[in-house]
Amino acid sequence: MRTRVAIIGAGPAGLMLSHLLERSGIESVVLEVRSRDHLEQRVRAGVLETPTVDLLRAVGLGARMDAEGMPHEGFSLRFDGEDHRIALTELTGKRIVVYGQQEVVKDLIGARLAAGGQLEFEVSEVELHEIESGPRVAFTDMAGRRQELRADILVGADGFRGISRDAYPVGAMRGYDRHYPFAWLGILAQSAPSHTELIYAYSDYGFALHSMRSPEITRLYLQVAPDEDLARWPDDRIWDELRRRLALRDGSFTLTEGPILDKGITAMRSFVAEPMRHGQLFLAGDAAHIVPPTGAKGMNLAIADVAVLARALDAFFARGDDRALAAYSDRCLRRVWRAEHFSHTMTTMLHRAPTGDPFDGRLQLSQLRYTAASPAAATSLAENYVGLPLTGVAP
Ligand code: RFL
Ligand code: PHB
Repeated sequence: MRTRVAIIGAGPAGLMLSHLLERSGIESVVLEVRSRDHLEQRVRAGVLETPTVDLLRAVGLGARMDAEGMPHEGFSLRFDGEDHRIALTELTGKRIVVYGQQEVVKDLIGARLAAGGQLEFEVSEVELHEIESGPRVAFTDMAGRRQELRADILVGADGFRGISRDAYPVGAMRGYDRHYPFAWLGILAQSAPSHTELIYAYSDYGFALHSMRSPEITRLYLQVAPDEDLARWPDDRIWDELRRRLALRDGSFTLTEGPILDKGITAMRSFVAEPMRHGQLFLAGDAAHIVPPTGAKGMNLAIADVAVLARALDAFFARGDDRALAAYSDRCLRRVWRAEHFSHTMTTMLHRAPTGDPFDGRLQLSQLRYTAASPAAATSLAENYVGLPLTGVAP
């Protein structure tokens, strides 16, 4: 087998890249270890920032998002038992859209298959070879046949636990890492959202987040210990804890409960691999960098990477111009580090350290109050949250 671009991983990064390449007439093959069904059911991100929304629309993927997604013009910072609204649209002129990652993935898989795109699900034993010149990928296909795929370019879009990052030779990559002393327990519940907007709550009992997927489905998160055992969280305990952390002092908040459809724990970590390219291998999305979910940036960064990469590959294949490919890593890393900083700031502002250092607690409250009271501070948060422009250079 031979193709122009071999893409490892059918998450938002890999699928979107394949879709963008198709629009430039560049052939690609996407290899994915999981089944299509698994990808379309996996509950993960929910917030699409403005540049992601604009790009999805511009490349013919906006129809269902516009019909079923939920546009939001603000969210609540809840602390001191009160709501403090961050008026995203008033402050920035932009909106975000709440639309589940698995819906984006469904739309992308649908578009790729309708265009006759080559998607190989349920592959195994994926190996990258000769990444510096004459790259190829060896893998076992769904039917159990060992295959070899030759390509001009390899793209590692296989997420944080993929194999692509490990294909760099020793010493060719530097990793920047930060672990946080907590994790998120997330649930999807069959219940109407309890508020029209997202609520990021800072409380004496830890962080909680109220989000949603539809008028009938709520998505909620709780800060828990990094090594927390899901078995210790029966449904009643989850609801009790959510009620406690999301409570308003005047008692006016009622959490709508319902059957829990999905439950999971996510570790919180920041990681960046530099550079995002070695030889003919380009990393994109979570394969190159992860952020803690508090800033809602992970999927958006994955999409931003491949928007840059698709344009660079177009210049390369259409005109033999490799300048944009050479600039890919630096260009992406500027945006990545902005998002790393923002996600870190949101995370440290909103979570309780397990040691409960009283000095840190006072700093957090001061930062929250300042953000809520100062239009300058609120605008800075809002412009990062709605997403810096894709075409501009991230500061
Ligand atoms: P993905 O989605 O992990 O996809 C990688 C794909 O590669 C496959 N794979 C392989 N394929 C072939 N060969 C191999 N050897 C392979 N190894 C792995 C995997 O099966 C998978 O299908 O990475 P991608 O495309 O870079 O996308 C990144 C996003 O998924 C991720 O950043 C977001 O989900 C993060 N995230 C959020 N991002 C946002 O932008 N907004 C949010 O509101 C948001 N909330 C979240 C989140 C992530 C969460 N979890 C569960 C990690 C909330 C949570 C709880
Ligand atoms: C979600 O809806 O899943 C969600 C929303 C905001 C975040 C993270 C996740 O910061």
